Amino acid sequence: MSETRHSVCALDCPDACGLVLKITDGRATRIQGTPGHPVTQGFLCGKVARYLEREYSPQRLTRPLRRIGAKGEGRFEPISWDEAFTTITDRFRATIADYGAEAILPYSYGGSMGLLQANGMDRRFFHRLGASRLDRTICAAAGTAGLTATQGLRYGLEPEAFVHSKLIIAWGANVLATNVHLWPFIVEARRRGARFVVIDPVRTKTAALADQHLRINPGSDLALALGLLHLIFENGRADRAYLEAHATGWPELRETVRAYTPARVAAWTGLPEAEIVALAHAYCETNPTAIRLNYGVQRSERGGTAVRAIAMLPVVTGAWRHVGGGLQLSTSQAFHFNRQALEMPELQPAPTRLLNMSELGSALTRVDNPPVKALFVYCSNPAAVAPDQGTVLAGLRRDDLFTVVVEQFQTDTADYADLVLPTTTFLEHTDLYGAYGHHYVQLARPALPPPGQARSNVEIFRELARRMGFTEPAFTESEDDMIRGILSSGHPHLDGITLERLDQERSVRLNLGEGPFQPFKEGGFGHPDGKANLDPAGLDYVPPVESRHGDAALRALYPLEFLSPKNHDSMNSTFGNRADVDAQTAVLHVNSADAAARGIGDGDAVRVFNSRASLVLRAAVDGVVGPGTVSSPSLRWPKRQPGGRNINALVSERLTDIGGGATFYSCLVQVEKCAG
Ligand SMILES: Nc1nc2c(c(=O)[nH]1)N[C@H]1C(S)=C(S)[C@@H](COP(=O)(O)OP(=O)(O)OC[C@H]3O[C@@H](n4cnc5c(=O)[nH]c(N)nc54)[C@H](O)[C@@H]3O)O[C@H]1N2
Ligand SMILES: Nc1nc2c(c(=O)[nH]1)N[C@H]1C(S)=C(S)[C@@H](COP(=O)(O)OP(=O)(O)OC[C@H]3O[C@@H](n4cnc5c(=O)[nH]c(N)nc54)[C@H](O)[C@@H]3O)O[C@H]1N2
Ligand code: SF4
Ligand SMILES: [Mo]
Repeated sequence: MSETRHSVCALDCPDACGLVLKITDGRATRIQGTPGHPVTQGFLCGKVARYLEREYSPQRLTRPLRRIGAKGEGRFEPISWDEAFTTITDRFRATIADYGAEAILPYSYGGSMGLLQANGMDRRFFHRLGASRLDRTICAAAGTAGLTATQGLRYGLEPEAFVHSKLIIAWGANVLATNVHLWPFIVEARRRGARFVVIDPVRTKTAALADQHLRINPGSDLALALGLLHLIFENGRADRAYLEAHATGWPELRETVRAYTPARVAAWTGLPEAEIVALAHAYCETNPTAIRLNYGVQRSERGGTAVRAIAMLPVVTGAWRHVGGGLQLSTSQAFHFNRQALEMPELQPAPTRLLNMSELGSALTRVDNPPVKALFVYCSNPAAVAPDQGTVLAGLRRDDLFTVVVEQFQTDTADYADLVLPTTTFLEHTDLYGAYGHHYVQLARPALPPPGQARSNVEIFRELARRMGFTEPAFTESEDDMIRGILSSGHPHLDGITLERLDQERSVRLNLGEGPFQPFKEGGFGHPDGKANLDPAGLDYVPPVESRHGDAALRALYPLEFLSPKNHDSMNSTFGNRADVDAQTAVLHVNSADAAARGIGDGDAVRVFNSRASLVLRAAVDGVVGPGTVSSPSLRWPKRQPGGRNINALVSERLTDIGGGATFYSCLVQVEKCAG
């Protein structure tokens, strides 16, 4: 007997695909993209096309576990759920009595994009507990701050609109790897005559397929954006009428950017002056122009301000006036979900302290008053993904730290846990989804049974709340009522979108009016005056400390800029249990000049190091990076590597200029050939 069931991909990806499963005798035998979905268009990325391997993996966690070995060693024994819950609540009560509830820190990020599992009962529970709050900065905080500073609202061009563009710039965006459902729209735009330009220090698969690849120096995008703004004003191509009606600060901006001549910008970015001038010319003379800005730019020290400046470009040229003109970093804010009803911050007994997740190492080893005595991890694998891994692991190893990890697999982080709780995948629980790369609200019902005793995050936190004696109705609310709450904001974009309708249709477009969504066609920016903010205060380019134009003493020791962008077949560390991911991420791309200077040949084992750590990778001298840059795809499981480290051991805890984000892509290293 075969039947069809539906779901939604919950991985941390802008595409938020609709899924169709073929179920035969209770077991899923095929997973596909939803054919009629306007963005999914019936296909999946390579990772999720193989998701059933993960779903049915013998490595899935199926029972609660208690640690019996040393922290990090990975020895556990099964226990009952009752014992697990009792251990947690006893330990939480004791911690609260001795140190106060702020000594408890939740840690979660992108394991699931589902609103219920990742931002629902968990948030309510920790708010009511009075735990420290987590500032979730590790991915997008700098870009969010930059985009908000300029636009006031994180609205963006939708994928369907890209077909109308005549110039598409992928700026720090590896579309084929991280946003593959935008690709067909770019292909169609090119068929209709569009040019496709990629700005990226790395020659990615996307860059290799572009009409032009501008191999910019890492972390110098702010200089390029300011240089482009300068040329737009100088060439008289600013849209004066649009600026007068819909922007503030632009006369001051015009003055500030005068200093960013093509010669200076060329020196910082490593791009020839002629290419900078030609890009400005193309951006001014083509209509419409679309920028697909992804998060690559904002993982560097000046990344938040770079996003702020890049977001000024379509305002200054008035690109937003036209169908297919504008910029997409994220479409997420268009959903206007009722986050307050979901997360219930009002349950906090008093406003609690906020700890930055990008500084987890410090939080576990240096924060005092109170120190972090209990860590509760779900939807994240900080031992693999967080910067300054050496300090993170030192913190996780603390004997006096009580750690709980809710996981599907025995990750590195789980190895450091006192208790590991088995949890469901997105195919096994109910959830509601927005997206950060399109405008469809989607609902998923369980398509498959959980393995063994696995429980969803919602169920786990509901039970913990009950056992802590929390009697508020928030903790007994059903999943369906939580969804009704999320949809209850009253915002016009959600008009007529109900749980009942989602149960029928599964995927519903936001109410954005007829035709393509043009968020800023007639202004309507998110600042109180409705205008875009182009005030140049704080916009000057200062190179990152860890960059080729940064701190001279550091550069003398560690002269190469190290990048760790996303691996094509990974989702951060989620598929790190697979041997093929180990192989794909074993590589360090090195430029031929840097390789020759160090006697390194293609395929050689190399040591990549700085003051924080040293790792061995295999050199690929293959034209992927320019001189002075090295790059390795992320992310592997540290415990599967010799030395028990991955590249985040090289990365510092330094934060971005605005937003408090992690600076994964501002990192200086030295590379040498391994002896023997
Ligand atoms: N296959 C795959 N897909 C994913 C993920 C994954 O791990 N693998 N992760 C998901 C997540 S969590 C996210 S946030 C998104 C991120 O999606 P993207 O932002 O597209 O991914 P990144 O690889 O971080 O960065 C994009 C590109 O920016 C480039 N870059 C690095 N530094 C700079 C710079 O200074 N300037 C410029 N111009 N470019 C720079 C990188 O070389 C990379 O090619 O992808 C999601 N999708
Ligand atoms: N060097 C370097 N480091 C990076 C990046 C980089 O580009 N380079 N990218 C950064 C970025 S953009 C991000 S977003 C972070 C990502 O960091 P994380 O959000 O930690 O992402 P993952 O590594 O994918 O780990 C997610 C974990 O959640 C689990 N999970 C999945 N679904 C559920 C669920 O429903 N419940 C529970 N409890 N668990 C679940 C998965 O099994 C997986 O182990 O990494 C950051 N780290
Ligand atoms: S990871 Fe992205 S592209 Fe792949 S199935 Fe999920 S949403 Fe779609
Ligand atoms: Mo991310």
